[in-house]
Amino acid sequence: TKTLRETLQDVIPAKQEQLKKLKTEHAQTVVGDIKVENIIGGMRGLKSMLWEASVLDPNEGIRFHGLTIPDCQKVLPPAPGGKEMTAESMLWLLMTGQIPSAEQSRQLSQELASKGQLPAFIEQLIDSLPQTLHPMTQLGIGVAALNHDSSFQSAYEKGMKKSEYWTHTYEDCINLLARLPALAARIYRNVYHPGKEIPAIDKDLDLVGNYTNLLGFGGNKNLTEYLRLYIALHGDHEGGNASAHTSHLVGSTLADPYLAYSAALYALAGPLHGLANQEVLRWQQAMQKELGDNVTHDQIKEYLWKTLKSGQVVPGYGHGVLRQADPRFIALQEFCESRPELMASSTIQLVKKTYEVAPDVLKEHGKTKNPYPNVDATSGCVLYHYGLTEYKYYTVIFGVSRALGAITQLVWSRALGLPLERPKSLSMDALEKLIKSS
Ligand code: FCX
Repeated sequence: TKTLRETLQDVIPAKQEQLKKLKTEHAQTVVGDIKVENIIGGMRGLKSMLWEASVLDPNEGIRFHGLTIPDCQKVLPPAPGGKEMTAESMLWLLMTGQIPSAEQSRQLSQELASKGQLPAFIEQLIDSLPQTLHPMTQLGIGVAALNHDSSFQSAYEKGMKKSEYWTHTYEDCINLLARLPALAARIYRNVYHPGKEIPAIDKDLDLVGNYTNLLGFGGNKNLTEYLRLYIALHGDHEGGNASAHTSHLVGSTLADPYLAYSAALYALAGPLHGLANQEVLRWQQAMQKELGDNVTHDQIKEYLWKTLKSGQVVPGYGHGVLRQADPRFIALQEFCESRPELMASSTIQLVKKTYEVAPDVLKEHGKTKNPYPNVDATSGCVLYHYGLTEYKYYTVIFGVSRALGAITQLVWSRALGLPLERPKSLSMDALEKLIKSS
């Protein structure tokens, strides 16, 4: 059986050919207009970047190489003894467009486990950070510092050929992914449970199995399965979202994957993006505290209006591209509904009830283009129920996951020889001049 690297090597030439054809035969084909609203509106809707692994349809949601989330749940191999697809099988699909066998997925788990140990200086660096520093800030610092051992950087200094870029990028990307669980878990332990011994990486476990173990939740099978689903689902959401796009932009300068992904993490750390999952829990708990248990739909409506009237956004609702309920949200809801212990949780019940009234309130409010829930509306509440209660940590888990998509594109960008990203900007005066002359 072929390894991930060998499979990737096999599929690269066809994609290189595809790009060459697009360049030679269709370079001048128009795919859309650029309007003033795109320029002043955060480039919403502009089809302007290449991203291979997934495409987001506003109504259907995400597809990974054409596969929907339920498709992936059917065909991607789970971990031994588990039901949910693993991070490894999702990575395989994202990178190659192919479905790995259970054996291939397991071999990749072993490879990642064998590379997962943090260098001693990284452990010391993370241990030296103040406990009060936000876990996301710590994660970005750790990921950037891992570039100490970047294969891409050292090969670039020696003058490697362009055709070798992707192989060194791949090596860095796999090492980065392998080390993320130990890094992310060390941050959790230092911030929330200092002094407890962290177990060693287990060569027989998948990436998420190891991650839960290192976090100190080794015996918690429910949390491990949930995290497998969570991490596979959050892995990629096409290229224009702020974290993926940041990784792509920084990577396009030929900064190594550690630097590119560190930058991406700081985009993920914003409340309009990945931090929303911590915000949802905070908001739902404040609602629960104020309204008590057995909340009615009318009470939730009132609370929603209070949030909106105070000028805040309703966290977990709305999206830059999606115009329907996020299928990632639906997959997580289905996970909840299949488990009586989750359905008995008052927080999960509150999420469900909120979902039953929030779209109508947001429609009546009339601002958001998408009044439906996104994945963050439920993700943190399940973590809370399974004992991972420290919500400032939640975006770190998202950060472990989003690496799957970001590293995939970094490898493909180098394999395809994509150029430095450099859009043209305009001042308002320049824009007005252009409008007058058009
Ligand atoms: N609550 C209240 N107002 C909202 C809203 C919400 N959930 N979503 C959008 N709006 C408002 C916007 O703030 C904007 O107001 P303005 O005109 O005064 O600036 C208006 O509606 C139009 O915004 P819209 O075009 O619909 O949305 P954007 O593409 O600008 O923004 C996000 C998309 C996701 C940032 C926005 O919906 C939001 O702030 N949601 C809450 C935070 C959140 O859940 N983020 C996670 C998103 C995602 F899943 C992820 O990246 O992880």
